[in-house]
Amino acid sequence: MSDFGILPSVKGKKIAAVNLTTRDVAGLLLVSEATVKRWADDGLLIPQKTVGGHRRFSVQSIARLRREQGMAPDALSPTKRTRKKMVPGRLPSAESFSELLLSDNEAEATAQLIDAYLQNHALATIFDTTITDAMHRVGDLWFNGTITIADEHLATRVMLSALQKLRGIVVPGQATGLKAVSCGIEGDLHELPIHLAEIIFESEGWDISNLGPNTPLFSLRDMVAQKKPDLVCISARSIVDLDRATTEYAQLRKIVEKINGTTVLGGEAFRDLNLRQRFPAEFYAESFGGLSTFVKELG
Ligand code: B12
Repeated sequence: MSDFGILPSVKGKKIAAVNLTTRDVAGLLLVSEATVKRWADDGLLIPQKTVGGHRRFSVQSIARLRREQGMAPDALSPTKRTRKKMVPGRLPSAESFSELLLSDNEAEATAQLIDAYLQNHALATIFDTTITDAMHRVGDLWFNGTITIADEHLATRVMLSALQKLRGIVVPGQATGLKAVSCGIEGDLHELPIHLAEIIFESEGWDISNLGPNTPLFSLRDMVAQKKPDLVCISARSIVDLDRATTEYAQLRKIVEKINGTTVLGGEAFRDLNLRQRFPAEFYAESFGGLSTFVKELG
């Protein structure tokens, strides 16, 4: 068995960043222990050795193998002719995942996200389904009075923490040399979407500066003028002072156009077609899948 470490359980096991056993890896990748040993012998997975000579693998090395191959490493074996596609398991439901958030079970919530990622579900799919649906359920429970504001705050905090742990093992895409700056609009405290977007950019090989929520557009404009990013991404659930935001956005757009940049707007507020007239952009992201596709095309 592996030792306890900084990462929580995956499939119920406690794991550390660098000390998964052969059995742990086999369980994660749904293959036999003999297969894992063969991959290690073939150099597909590079283990570290314990003092007693046992193999230990890092979660990162498994994530990398999984993402790079996009298929079972069996497909790489010269003796195998068939290309065996990995079939990802079912994603956690909104109900079960939101219960983990509401019960402060950060370890299991993190484990389920990492599991889903290692099982080769696209990040955008995990974000657009499990995470979004779970948070919507939390919002509905709050709205109908089943849970308190404190419960909702706790669930959001657990979600944000689990997400940062997932981010820690996401393999960055091949560097594109492109830079993005992202933020949530001033007055909007809903910060999850902007962190999800950050991970999408990183996984596509972008260098991203995430300013977080509640960022004044005039201040974003100054940073854009200074950093000259290739893309600016703004998220808004709602816009508090519409007239001021419209004026400041127009100034920001001038700078973005001057540096030949691209603007992406995401979030509930920009679904409104009238609002889009006030906030012109190259792309209105309605989902993380949409963002992922758009970013891939630019990269
Ligand atoms: C957590 C939460 C909060 C937290 C946020 C804390 C934090 N650190 O983030 C706190 C407690 C601060 C909060 C406050 C408020 N909240 Co609130 N909140 C939520 C909750 C439960 C989850 C939000 C979330 O993270 N959703 C997950 C994201 C991923 O889902 P999504 O926004 O729907 O995004 C999808 C798409 O739009 C798209 N997308 C969205 N943004 C972006 C951005 C990019 C770049 C991209 C690519 C895609 C994208 O991707 C997602 C799926 O594809 C929602 C419930 C809900 N339905 O979302 C309520 C909710 C949004 N809140 C609501 C309300 C009313 C409020 C308050 C006004 C309450 C109050 N009276 O004070 C305040 C407003 C505060 C403010 N000034 O912003 C309402 C909004 C209703 C409406 N018609 O707009 C909701 C829907 C709850 C409800 N059921 O009524 N809230």
